[in-house]
Amino acid sequence: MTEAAALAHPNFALSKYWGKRPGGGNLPAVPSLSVTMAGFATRTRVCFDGALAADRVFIGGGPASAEARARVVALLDRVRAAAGRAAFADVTSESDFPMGSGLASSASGFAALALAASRAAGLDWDAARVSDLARRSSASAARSLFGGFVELDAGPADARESDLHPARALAPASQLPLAVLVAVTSEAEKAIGSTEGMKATMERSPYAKAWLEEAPRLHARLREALLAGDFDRVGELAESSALAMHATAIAAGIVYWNAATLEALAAVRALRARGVAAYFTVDAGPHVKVLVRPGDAGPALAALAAAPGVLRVARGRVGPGAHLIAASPPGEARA
Ligand code: 2P0
Repeated sequence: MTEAAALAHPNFALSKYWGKRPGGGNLPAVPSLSVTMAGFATRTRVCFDGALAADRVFIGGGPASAEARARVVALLDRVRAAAGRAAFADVTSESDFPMGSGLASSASGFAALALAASRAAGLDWDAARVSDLARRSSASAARSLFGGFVELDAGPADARESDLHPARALAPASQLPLAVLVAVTSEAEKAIGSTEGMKATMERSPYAKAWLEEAPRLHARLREALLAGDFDRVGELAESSALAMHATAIAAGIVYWNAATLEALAAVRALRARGVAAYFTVDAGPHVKVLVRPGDAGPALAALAAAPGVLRVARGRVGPGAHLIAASPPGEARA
């Protein structure tokens, strides 16, 4: 038996990935730039065991759904192929925040799984190699291998399936001091997963072409603003990216927002009207993430918590990349 355990934080994109490059291989059609977010985490333990007759996958204390299990097994199969091993694995994964609701549980989940599985199989891969492995399961997961501000390029047109396409660290957390507030607007799992939502958007949205042209331009401007340390410009461009992504998706009938999402956006605009520099972004779910300077976190949190329909407001901060942790005994990990 060989085992390893890893912890990864979710990340959210300031410049959004939405849409895959045609031709397979789970390569993004547009570049993205994210923030890795401490304050939320997924812990995953992988144990390869020659005595197992099949992979066993437990997520959140219970057996994984058939769909989730298949995605985990596909990653384990890649690891087994690379390591030249055949043993099945026992996988246990726990997140300390709601899963499948647009809080990036697939990003932290596949980042932690990729690191734990590769290490448990004896592969001594660097973060880039592990990031590429995670990216094949969920593109946003590639970014959670790194801390601070992270970039994932669009897939090149001539990419081959075997080419590495990892994310990379762009700047440390100190590049732009910020606090992140997450206005949680629903406890339900989202109805449309990201993979399905972006596929429908690319197939049906009349604005898909405009998005594919505009997203790289927004990305380049946001990257420049970040490297210049311009908080307001980063915030404005992050809002533009989120709004363009959602407008494109909504035109295909893919609506992730609820009434409280709109109330939270209004609360952010009201904060700005009274001089608090707050900016929002929204991912493939109804929650609203708000960027503020650390000194403005108190009033911004109070304003968001008072928005009708906002259930609670969690506070995150820019955090580190995925890392190995001590593996706990099987019984304990599943308790
Ligand atoms: C992002 N999202 O850049 C964008 C913005 C959600 C909205 O990446 O199909 O779970 O597994 O590669 O990475 C969510 O999509 O999709 C996502 P797959 P993923 O963060």
